[in-house]
Amino acid sequence: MKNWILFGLLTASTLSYGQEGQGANLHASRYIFSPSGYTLAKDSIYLNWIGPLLDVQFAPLDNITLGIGTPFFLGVYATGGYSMQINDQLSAKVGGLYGVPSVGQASFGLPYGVLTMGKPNANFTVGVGYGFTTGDWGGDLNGLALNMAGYKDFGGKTGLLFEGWYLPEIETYIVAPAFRIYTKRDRRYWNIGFLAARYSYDETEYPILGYDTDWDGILDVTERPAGTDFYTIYDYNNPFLTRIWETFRFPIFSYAMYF
Ligand SMILES: [Ca+2]
Repeated sequence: MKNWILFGLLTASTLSYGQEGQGANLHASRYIFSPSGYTLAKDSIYLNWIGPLLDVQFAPLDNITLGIGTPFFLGVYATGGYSMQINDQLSAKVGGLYGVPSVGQASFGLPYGVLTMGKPNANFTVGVGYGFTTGDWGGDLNGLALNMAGYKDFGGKTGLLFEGWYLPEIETYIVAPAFRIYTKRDRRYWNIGFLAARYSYDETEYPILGYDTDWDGILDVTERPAGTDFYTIYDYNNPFLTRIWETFRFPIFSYAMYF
């Protein structure tokens, strides 16, 4: 709730600005983590720091973006993207991320495609990716990644954005709203918000056969006795799976610096 109050105050404060800026355009190729369909202008280079992720993105050609990054120095990844402007209101990008951890025989990848509607200062993106891992990684990271993101610039060097993810294979929802501020002649971008994730996992449980009240290992009653002076006897031959849901939230911060 506190997050939403803060978010509301930030929103209200941005509405007091009215002037138009060009600053929204330079960093329009990226929300927080998610790419948009917009290209990064040729010869642009920026450093992007998102929590534990640090990467550098570079546009050697008009529609090509290349990058290299590290997740908290635990590995290294390369990114590549190709942007296509379909018409005045529609841009698309196809690309991918591929990386390896610092230690161990493994790799991870995320090929994706995104479609962005609108203009750099007010837009909405839908995307689909496929995450995969090989080697020592947990197999449950493999699967589709559906993505939505949006940005609204308010002028006055501020904007609001959000990005959200849904990973159907592991039934995980992630949403990250953030406030964007840009400074230093529109070459520094700060995204300040929070990230909430809801995820589930299966836990093995056993049916309860009854209760042993005199601690001899033999079941005495099937009704749960009062107090705590009993031992629960489970039916270990008939395990079943229960879906457990968990939610976590934390502040998120990202910073992009153009050279
Ligand atoms: Ca007993």
